[in-house]
Formats: sequence, C-alpha cells, structure tokens
Amino acid sequence: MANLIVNGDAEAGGPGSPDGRVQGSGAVPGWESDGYPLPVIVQYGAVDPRGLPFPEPDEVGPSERGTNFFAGGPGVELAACKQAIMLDGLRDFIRGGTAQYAFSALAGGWGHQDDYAGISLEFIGTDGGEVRFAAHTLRFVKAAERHGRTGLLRRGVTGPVPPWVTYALVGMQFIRKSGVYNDAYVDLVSLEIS
Ligand SMILES: [Ca+2]
Ligand SMILES: [Ca+2]
Repeated sequence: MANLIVNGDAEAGGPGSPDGRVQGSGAVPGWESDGYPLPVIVQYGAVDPRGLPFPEPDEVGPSERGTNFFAGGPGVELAACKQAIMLDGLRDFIRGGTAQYAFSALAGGWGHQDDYAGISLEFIGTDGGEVRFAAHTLRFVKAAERHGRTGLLRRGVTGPVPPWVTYALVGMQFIRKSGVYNDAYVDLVSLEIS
C-alpha cells in the first residue's frame, strides 16, 4: 500500500533549521493554508528559540521518521494546513464497496505542556446527487498520554471507505496551550486505501 499524502513526513521543504526557526518562505510543500499560519518544519534534536531541546530521534516513533517533523511554531496560537487528495485512480475500486482505509500519524508535544495537534480525515463525495461527508479524527496526544515526556506517539484509525467517496481532505491543526512556542508536533501522516 502506498501513502496517498504528499509530504506527510515533513521531509520535503526541509531540512528544518537546527535552531527550530521558521524555514525560508514558510511554505510547506504538499500542504496549503487553512486560513491560519502554516506549521513549521523542525529537525529532530534541534534546539528551539528558548534554548530547550525538541524531541530527539531516539525517543520518538520508529526509524522511518526521518530528519524532520511539523510543529506549530514560535509565537503561534493556532497553526493549520490541509491537503486535498483526489481519488480518481481508485474510483472503480472504491465504488466496488470493499475498499478499506488506514489513516495514521505521529502526534505529540513538549514536556508537561498540553500543546496538541488535531489531525483529521474527511471523505467527500456525492451519492445520488447529494453531497456527503464522513469525518475521522485521530485521538489527541496530550501531556498525560506522553507521561510528561517530550515526544510523539502513533495514532491511527481504520475502516471501510464509503462507495460514494471521490476525494479526501486531510487537515492538521496545531493548538498552543502553554508558553510562547506552539509545541504541537506531527510526523508521518499517512493515508492508505486497499
Ligand atoms: Ca519526518
Ligand atoms: Ca508550548
């Protein structure tokens, strides 16, 4: 199965800055604005503007996580981005009614702070001329789930793809609860249909 999401691993547009600052133009390849500032791309192990460490590669997720992850960014209360995924190539398969999806990501935050990411998948299509939606949101990762440790945990959801689906909309929201830096972290956002 192939991941249908472009740059769900935050590796394009990087490498992130070793001091955790915003990169270049702030554009994030594959993702578009959702009316709020875009997230930033940060290197694992970077030191943020406070002089505090971001997650180390050895304390989060599996080895495929690569060099970078997404973060809400400095001085941003709410960052967000979205990506539309056209499913034309899978249309006949989806209409057959047996397609299953697997949607997952790494999500996390910093220390005892509750900054967290909301990561959602929406299936959209028409059924008998009527527009239909089906939304799925990954379970949040707050400080308690991380036992107060800086890092990211895997979250996932699976299920049937409704036969009326024509495209998917993946959204990420990075929500700050503490401090100046928005420490909602995301990596390895993946959508597979089989
Ligand atoms: Ca990555
Ligand atoms: Ca924070």
